[in-house]
Amino acid sequence: MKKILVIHGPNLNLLGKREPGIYGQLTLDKLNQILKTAAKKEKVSLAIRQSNHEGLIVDLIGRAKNNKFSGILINPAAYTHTSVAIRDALAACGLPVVEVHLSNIHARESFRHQSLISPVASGTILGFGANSYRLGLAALLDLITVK
Ligand code: CA2
Repeated sequence: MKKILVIHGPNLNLLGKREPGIYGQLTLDKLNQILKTAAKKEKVSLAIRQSNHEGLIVDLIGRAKNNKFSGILINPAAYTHTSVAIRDALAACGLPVVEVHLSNIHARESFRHQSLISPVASGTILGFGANSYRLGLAALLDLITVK
């Protein structure tokens, strides 16, 4: 069975608990359950990690290929706009990467308009709330499925 690494970046542990007007009412646990159900249907397994620490995220990405993951689904959260380290790790990881965002970062403050991650991702899905993850997972599975 193929394995996908799902990474949630900083503060996404607060999902559903703060700022529901921007990020919705769904908690991270519920979102993860939805992803697990979708993955089960597609007969792939997910390892889901959330971290508030840049270096830890870099390490997860760096080990992903050795750990036999077939692709990475990532919401880098605020690190989207700041982290050269996460971008470099993704560029070097040798796996397909789909970047997702809950909100439409282009419709928000100008400091969110730039993603350092998008140029090294296979593709990006944003602005659909929790559905961005479901759509991102579908896109990633499409990429890694031999047709
Ligand atoms: O829209 C997204 O998914 C973001 O990646 C979310 C990040 C933000 O910095 C990016 O610009 C866009 C923020 C994640 C923090 O999530 C929270 C959830 C609930 C309450 C507070 C923060």
